[in-house]
Amino acid sequence: MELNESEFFNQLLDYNNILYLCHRNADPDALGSAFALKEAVGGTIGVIEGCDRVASQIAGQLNIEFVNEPNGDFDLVVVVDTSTPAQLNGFPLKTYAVIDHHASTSLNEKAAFYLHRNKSSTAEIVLEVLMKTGAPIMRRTAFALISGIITDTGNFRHATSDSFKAVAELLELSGIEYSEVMDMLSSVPQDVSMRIAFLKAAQRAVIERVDDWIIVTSRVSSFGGAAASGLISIGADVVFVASKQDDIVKVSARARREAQNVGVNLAKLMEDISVKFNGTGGGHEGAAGMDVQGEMENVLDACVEYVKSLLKKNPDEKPVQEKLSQMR
Ligand SMILES: [Mn+2]
Repeated sequence: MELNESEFFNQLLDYNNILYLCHRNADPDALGSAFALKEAVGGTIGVIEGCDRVASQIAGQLNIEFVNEPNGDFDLVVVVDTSTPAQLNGFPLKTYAVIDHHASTSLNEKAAFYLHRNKSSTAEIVLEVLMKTGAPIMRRTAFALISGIITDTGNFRHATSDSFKAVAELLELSGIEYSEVMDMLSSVPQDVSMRIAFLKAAQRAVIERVDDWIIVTSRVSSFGGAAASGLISIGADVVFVASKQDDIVKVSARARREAQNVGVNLAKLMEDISVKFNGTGGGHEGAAGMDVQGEMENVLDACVEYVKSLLKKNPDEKPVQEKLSQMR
């Protein structure tokens, strides 16, 4: 059953125990929207395979509580910002509702009720719900929704006039300074030792180019995962950052979405390579890690060779920029 904004809100009020379920690797739009609904109606936020880097940062700074891989009895599951069941990793849905902005809507058919709008973010739809029902919008809610709009519009690159209006409205209602939001969304961490790890990772970077793909390896003594993400944010497509702790070599790997799209699966790579070096590894396609034994250099070489062979298997694939412009 398709509902409008106030009908959707009123339906939610009929349930006692609601789970707001975000798509896997929740982004700020999913997490922010779930948080705003939870604050207004009550319930629990659930995520699958954790949050992405920016959403984790937001959750930390705004103190947003969520449950990873939720299970248990809920009267209603509200699927947030999710267009296909696959993004829920087979989460068993019984009575559920959907609030979403994506074009494909296969989850809506079996939903008890749903609210769908062609907006550039789910956060904008949630804002409409709250405005139309007169629900109070607190500072943290506004912060979370603004973050969702900014990230889902690619820093306003794909924004509509509605996205700007929504952000203007939220700033006005909450008194938040836009620069505060920018600071939080910045890819530069606040922590000094983490920033030093980023800079050292960049200083020690070994760069390899395969066609238009850039593979980077580096070494730090701590914050390997964050440092790997940092190298992605300054231009690498695939990154491996190693640290040595006692006799264990720890490797954190990150890959840009475009590299995943042509077959780079870091979870598989870490599993395969960790076996060769008597260790264990795994994770997700775009972010994974392993603990192994051996020389740091040999381990990193093995990772790079593995990625090169994957990238060479797909010679027809277009490099990043070209692909992006075709998607628009
Ligand atoms: Mn979204």
